[in-house]
Amino acid sequence: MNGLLMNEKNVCGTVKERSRLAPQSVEMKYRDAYLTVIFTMGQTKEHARKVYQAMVRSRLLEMKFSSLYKAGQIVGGVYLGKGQEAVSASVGARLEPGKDIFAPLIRDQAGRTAFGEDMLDATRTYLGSAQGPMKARDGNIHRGRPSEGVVAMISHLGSSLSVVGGMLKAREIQGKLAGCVGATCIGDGATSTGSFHEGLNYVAVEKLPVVVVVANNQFAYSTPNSKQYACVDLIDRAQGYGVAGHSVDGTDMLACAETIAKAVDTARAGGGPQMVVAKLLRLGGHGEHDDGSYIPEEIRNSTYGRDCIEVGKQQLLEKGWLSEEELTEWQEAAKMEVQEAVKTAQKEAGPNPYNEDWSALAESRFKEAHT
Ligand SMILES: Cc1ncc(C[n+]2csc(CCOP(=O)(O)OP(=O)(O)O)c2C)c(N)n1
Ligand SMILES: [Mg+2]
Repeated sequence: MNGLLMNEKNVCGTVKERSRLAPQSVEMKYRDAYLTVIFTMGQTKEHARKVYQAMVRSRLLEMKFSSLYKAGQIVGGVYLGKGQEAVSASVGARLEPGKDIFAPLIRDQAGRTAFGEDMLDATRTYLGSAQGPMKARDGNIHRGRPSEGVVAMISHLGSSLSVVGGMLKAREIQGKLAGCVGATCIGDGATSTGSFHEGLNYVAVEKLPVVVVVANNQFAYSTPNSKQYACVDLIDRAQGYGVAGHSVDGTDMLACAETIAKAVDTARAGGGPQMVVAKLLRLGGHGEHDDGSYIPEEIRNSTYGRDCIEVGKQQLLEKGWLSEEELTEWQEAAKMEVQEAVKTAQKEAGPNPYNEDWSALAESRFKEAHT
């Protein structure tokens, strides 16, 4: 059997860890095994290619944002997902646009891209175009399209879990929940908030089809994991809430694609909430203003410092699922798309506060101040 299929370590932790499961979770172990038998794994060629293409497109788009920021053409913060694309894209690629709910965070351009977001949405937002999804009222990454299932990014760490849970509960009440999944991506720091714990408890008690994916990049700003949690591994939190847990190396693209696909498929099939913890490193600072110099060399040089784009490329080439020529075509097409998006957004006007629907107040204040 393909070594990437059915890795025991990816299901509810290791065998050793399973022996520590509470009675409620033992039931979950059998349910997990059962679901694993019935559902095909996400480890297919097409799925992996979809994940990787989104990673490539997202990386090129974000590199452009970084250079625009450094050239002073983007004001405010720029937050990138460099090094976290495999995790993020694996979530977006397994969800179904028009049906599922996705609540991304600051490092989820790859997930957004995989879920179908047009490059123009991000570009217009960063460049302050009034044609952007938030009409330029937001400077960077708090954009969303709720009617299309993309929750506008919430800065308050951990809150997206309750929002996704609430949206799914609303669908349940309306009798529209069948076959839907809601997923959110968060960081290790977010798992320390009260919102996260309340949200996880809520979705577990309500048995909602939620997938929460934690990108454990080992730092929240400059706060290391050692100051974040005292359990052995973040995935240990799952069993305390009666939630199925999966661990994965976040730099291993195929493992991410497989593990996250399984979590999404299991939630969709009625397996209850799933928590995935992907261990990795962000290959940069918290934002482009931060050089990340507090990350020790030994962590940078560990396997978690690998670039998932490079890992994914090797994996696909080795399996014969992608050729060098096709990859070059993908990259060239993405570069053109990025250029077009920037060209378009740069030509578009910024917001006019006196023409907006919230301008009544601004206008009266303006008149007050100038008459
Ligand atoms: C409740 C809350 N507390 C603090 C912050 C400020 N803040 C923004 S990002 C961040 C670090 C987030 O770390 P993590 O969740 O690990 O995500 P990462 O940036 O590492 O991807 C903090 C503390 C916030 N947005 N919300
Ligand atoms: Mg973090």
